[in-house]
Parts: sequence; C-alpha cells; structure tokens
Amino acid sequence: MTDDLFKQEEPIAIADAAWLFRGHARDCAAKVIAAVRAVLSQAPLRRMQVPGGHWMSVRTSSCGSKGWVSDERGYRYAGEDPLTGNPWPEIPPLLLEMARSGAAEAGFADFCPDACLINCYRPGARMGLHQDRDEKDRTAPILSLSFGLPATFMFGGLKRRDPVQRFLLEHGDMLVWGGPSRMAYHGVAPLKAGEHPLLGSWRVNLTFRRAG
Ligand code: MD3
Ligand code: FE
Repeated sequence: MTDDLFKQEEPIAIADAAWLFRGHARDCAAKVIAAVRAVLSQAPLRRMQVPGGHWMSVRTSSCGSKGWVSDERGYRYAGEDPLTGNPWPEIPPLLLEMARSGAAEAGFADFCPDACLINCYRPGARMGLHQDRDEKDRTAPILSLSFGLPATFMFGGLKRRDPVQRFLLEHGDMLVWGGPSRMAYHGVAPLKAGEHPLLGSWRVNLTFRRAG
C-alpha cells in the first residue's frame, strides 16, 4: 500500500536525453481519453497508406495546427485533414498542458508542440522500426503518452542496424525524447490481445511534436 505512494516518481533514463516516467498520466487518463474522443469525433481514425502501397496496421488521427499524413506519395505534415478537408482540431488544453509540463520535467523548457499524433492499436497492430524525420525542428523533443493495453516498445540507435532494446509501455507511461535520442530508430511490436478497463482491446498513443 505505502509502496504505491512512492512508486513511479523518478524518471528512468533509457538513453541520452530520453526519459521514461512510469505511470505519469495514470490518474488523469479518463480525462485524457475523453479529450481524445472529442478530437476523433471531428477527425476520425483512419488507416494511412504508405509509399509502396501498403496500409498501416495502426489507425491514426491528429490534432494541432499540423497533422501527420501519409499516402502513396510519401509522409508529411499537413494543415488540413485529407479525410474531411478541414483544419485539424486544436490540441485540447489539458493535453497541451500535459505536454508542456511533462517536457519541462524532463528538462525541456518552453516545449510548444504544434502537432499531436494519435496512434490507435488493435491486437496485432504494429509499427516497424523507423526514425521520425518529417519534423522541421529537430531540436524540440518528442513526448509520448500511452494508454490502454501494454505494448512492447523497441528502441534502437541512430543507425538502423544498431542493437534494439525492448521494454513494456503501459497505461499512463510518458516518454520524452530529446537531444541525440531524438533521431533514434524505434518501433512497436505487434500488440497482444487483452482487455483494459478504460479502453477495452485498444492501445492509444499520443505523440506531441514540433512539426514546424
Ligand atoms: C523515439 N509511435 O508515432 S511512441 C510514431 O507507440 C511512433 O505509437 C510509437 O513511433 C507508438 O512515430 C512510439 C514513442 C516515441 C515516439 C517518438 C520517438 C519514441 C521515439 C522519436 C524519436 C525517438
Ligand atoms: Fe516514431
């Protein structure tokens, strides 16, 4: 019982300037999920096509002045949702504040994300090893929040062939990536089936970025 009171306070350094805050967003998860649902009512989840013609297994949407889009022509950030033709919904104030304060806790003052990518995983969905290189401003960190079913996160180095570390990302976990780790290869192993009390058979991951 008392253990709970002291748990998950200290961030874990997983790489140079990369921090894992276990359970950071657990207590406000229901509010976060409500805010995400409101965004998705304006900008529905969809599966994106990637260059080469395949379809992602992860379902995505975005909020912020920029949203991440992909089609046969490539990946990019766009001001409008190609599905609706509308600007992306604004980042809900609660989420913006969590991103700002979380980044500050990891030592990144004045993080001002203009894009929040919403990644939703059903069992079997995965994300292959990749770098996030579509953002113009790579000095800004990337902050991620995970909710729902746990996933095995894969974290490599600056070269595709560098060794990969694996660790579990669970409901409420926050990761902050800056400095040299900002360009590290990373991915998500196929999601295992399960039931989460708040999200059923889903994993939801939010990543806040400065797309520029
Ligand atoms: C490490 N998303 O959207 S979040 C992505 O769980 C993405 O949906 C994963 O990779 C997900 O691009 C992982 C953690 C994460 C996000 C961005 C990073 C780790 C990162 C950027 C650089 C290094
Ligand atoms: Fe990524």
